[in-house]
Amino acid sequence: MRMSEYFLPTLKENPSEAQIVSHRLMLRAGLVRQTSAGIYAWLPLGLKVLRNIERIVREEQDATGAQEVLMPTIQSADLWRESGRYDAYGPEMLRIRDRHERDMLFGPTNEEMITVLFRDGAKSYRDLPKNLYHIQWKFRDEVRPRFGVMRGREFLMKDNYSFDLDKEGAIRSYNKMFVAYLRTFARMGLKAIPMRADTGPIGGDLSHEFIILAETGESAVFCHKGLVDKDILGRNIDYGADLQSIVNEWTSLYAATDEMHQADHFAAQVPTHEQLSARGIEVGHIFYFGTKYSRPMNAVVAGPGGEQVTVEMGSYGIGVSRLVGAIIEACHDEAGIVWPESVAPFKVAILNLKPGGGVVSVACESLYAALCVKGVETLYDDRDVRAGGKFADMDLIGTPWQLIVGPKGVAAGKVEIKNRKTGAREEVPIEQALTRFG
Ligand code: 5CA
Repeated sequence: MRMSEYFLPTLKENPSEAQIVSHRLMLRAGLVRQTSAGIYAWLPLGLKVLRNIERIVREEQDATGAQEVLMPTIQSADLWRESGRYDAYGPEMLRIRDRHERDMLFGPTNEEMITVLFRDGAKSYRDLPKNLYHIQWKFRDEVRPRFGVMRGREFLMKDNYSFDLDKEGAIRSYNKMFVAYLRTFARMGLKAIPMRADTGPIGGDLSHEFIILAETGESAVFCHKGLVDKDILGRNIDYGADLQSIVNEWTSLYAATDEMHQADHFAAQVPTHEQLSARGIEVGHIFYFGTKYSRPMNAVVAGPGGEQVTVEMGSYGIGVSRLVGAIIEACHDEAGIVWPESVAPFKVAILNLKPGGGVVSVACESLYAALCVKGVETLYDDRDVRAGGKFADMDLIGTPWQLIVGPKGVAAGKVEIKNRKTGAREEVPIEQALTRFG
């Protein structure tokens, strides 16, 4: 992408409405714009990041055997009357009436809808287990939408729902999601810690929130320090095997959110120097709730002996749009965003320090063309702007690698490579710059 052609409205000043760094940087780097309270439009750069996050979520879900579906945003109130949640959900639900005076709503979550889809499509124990997911916009009329996309009213969620014949199967499904979530967040460069959590309006008695530590986090959290650096990506995961031992490894160390925290247990289980009391951002939440929805909604299958079995369910959420803010909270410095490569909107940036058609532009054009051929996502700053402005903009946008191309370097056949994260700079021959990427 050529920056001269890109729709990238960056801001020089800090927007006054933004209280936390990720919100400020998302506005300043031109990722999003607010269109109404808690509702955001995604601009080209922000959308690229959102799509990268979705891709990682999909790959990790698919690896577990979960299958993607797409359910609508608008739901019928009758569905929610069946489960008994229509009245219970309260003012967070956006209720709508259509032209025929039918009660509709903008979905805040999909337990009811998926239970009906499953009920109508599965008849026998042979149809189990199943795990269905979708990535869809949700609406919750939050009292206090704040911190940008972190607590929005409209937000993008990956939610999935597992169906099993018995509790043992349901726990297996829960464990698969537990491990898939560890992998998903680690691939995004995040250290997400699973913590025992309250189940709120979703219900059930087993639940973990996945929390990344950040001073601006909305929840107070308490955990054993040993959880912060545990690694999952180095492990070979077989989703067909029993994952309980991996789950136990993570859950045997104390970790709880504010609502579940028990100060006496914390003190007894964790030596003082290993105790971590911090604030965190909830990026995912998983629930096992048994037959809470399947019983009232009559989601039953025929068991092996012909008997009717009410299916056991769980649901699993990831805040896809929240993650854009959460990643920035975890990955930034004074100059701007420092994207982990896996989610970066562009991997490489080319900064042309002398645009206007001379030898520097010729060198940049050939670098740009070669990177495009290799399929490396490249943002080429070909604008007629002074060098200082280009450096500042590119640091703000946070591309992991910058190729800085100026007259002196080109005369010597060289370009400078800058690593955005470490700030390390290196002069290399132009051909060598190319072999680094792709
Ligand atoms: N049905 C269940 C699991 S699919 C569910 O809705 N869980 S949830 O309420 O915990 O939401 C799942 C995830 O969505 C949360 O972990 C959080 O990351 C994200 N989320 C929830 N509310 C908001 C919001 N107002 N703005 C942005 N993200 C949100």
